[in-house]
This record gives sequence, structure tokens and C-alpha cells, in this order.
Amino acid sequence: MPPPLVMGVINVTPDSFSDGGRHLAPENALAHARKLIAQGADILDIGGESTRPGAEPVDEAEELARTVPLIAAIRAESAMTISIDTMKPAVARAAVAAGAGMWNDVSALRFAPDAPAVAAELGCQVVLMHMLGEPRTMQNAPVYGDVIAEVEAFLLARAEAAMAAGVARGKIWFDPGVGFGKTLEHNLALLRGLPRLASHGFPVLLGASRKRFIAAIDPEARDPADRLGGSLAVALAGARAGVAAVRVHDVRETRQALAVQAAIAD
Ligand code: HH2
Repeated sequence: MPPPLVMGVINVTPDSFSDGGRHLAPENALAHARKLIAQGADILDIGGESTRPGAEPVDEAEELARTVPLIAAIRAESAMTISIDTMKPAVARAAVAAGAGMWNDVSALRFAPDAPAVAAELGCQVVLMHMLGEPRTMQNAPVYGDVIAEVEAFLLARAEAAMAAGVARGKIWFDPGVGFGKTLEHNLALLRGLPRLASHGFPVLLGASRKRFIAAIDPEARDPADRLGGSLAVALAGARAGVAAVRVHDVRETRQALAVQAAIAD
């Protein structure tokens, strides 16, 4: 099994939990993109709206201004895959016109009525992520009967909706949405259930980098930047479970961990 692709995160936002504010200035964002490319990122995921628990929605014009010039600037110097992390079809459309090849939608094409049709029209890869509710309220006591079965059924239903609108089966990715309306136990159950989520033929993207559930296991890791060890542990577990890509902030460290694990497995 080849090691997963590494998707490097660039949040062009003032309020992201992990790196908010750091890459808001265009020159900082492009410098960070160059760094992640040099570190061996396979995909860059550009986001202009934080989806952390409690985050407030961002206006479309603002999200376009944060993301599209950066995508165009990266595309001008690199042929790598660029992903746009947005829930807005208009932002996805402008991002693809500027050179993005992947639409990462944490709402799984649910929040805008025309999202499935726009995804079909763009013809790009589409990440369908599971989230319970919406970012503002998703961490208010989430409840599931069987979290793996419910996330699996949700993703299969969203894939059906996307395909019904004309999205090609081969363009669709699944993502269990670690931390999006989940307690620690829900996140752990989903990580244990990754082989089942990966069994449907859709590549799985796993995003757990620096997330709060790591601090639920290690209470000293209150600062997201102190969660590298836990983030690597999840990336390695994801690789063993057959995920196709991991979404991370620490590209170099993740690649090193994946390479060492793959070398041992050889
Ligand atoms: N997690 C975040 C954002 N987008 N997309 C996918 N597909 N999967 C994820 O797990 C995922 C995601 C949250 O992390 P981050 O981008 O670091 O923070 P913020 O949402 O505050 O910008």
C-alpha cells in the first residue's frame, strides 16, 4: 500500500484555531505555500473561512479576496494539486478558474442548493466531509447511535447526491470529519472504523492535525502547536488503515513519520 498523499493546510484567515492570522497577509501566505511545497506536500488546501467550533461565517467577497489571488500565485509557479476549502459554490468556481483542481467542502455539498450541480460543472475532485450540524453549533453535545454507521451512511448518501447531479464517481473523496460535531469517543471510534469507511472504493482524506481531541488525551497540549506528536500518531494510524491522503499543518514531520513507517513495513 503506498503511503498517503500529504495535503498541506494554508488558512488565509484571522481566526483559524491552528494557525489563525499567521498567513493572512498575501506575501506570508505565498511564502508559506512555497515552504510546504519545498517540504514535499502533494496537495495544498487553501481556506479563507475558519470552520473551527463556534466560528462565524465569512462574507463571500472576503473569502474570494483571501483565496483566489493566492491560488493564482501558486499556480503561476507550480503544477501541484491545489484544493479550495470552501462551502460556497462561487468561491469554488473562482478557485478552479484560478487553478484549483479539488473542492474540499466540509458541508459535503449540502449548504448551498446549487453546490452539487456546480461541482459537476467544474469537473474537479470533490471532498465530501461529514459534519453534524454546522460549525457554529456542532460541538454542542453531539449524539450518535452508532457513529461509524451514521458517518458511513451520510457519506454514501452525499456521494449518491453528487453523482445524481453529474459528479463522476472517480472524482469523489470521503472524509469522516474528525472534530466536526464529535466527542473524543466519537473521533476515536471513527479512527478505528477507517478501514470500513475506506472499503467503498472512494479515496479517504483524514484531517486530524492539531485538533482539540488530542488535548482531550494530553491535557498539557492546550496550544494547538503543541499537538504534533498526536497529529503524527493519527497520520500513521490513517496510513495503516489505507487512507489516500492526510490533511496536515506539519508537512515535513508528517512525511518523515510516514516514510519511516513505510520503510519498517517493507
Ligand atoms: N478540518 C478543518 C478544516 N477543513 N477539511 C477536511 N476535508 N477535513 C478536515 O478534517 C478539515 C477540513 C479544520 O482545521 P483547520 O483548517 O486547521 O482550522 P480552521 O477550520 O479553524 O481554519
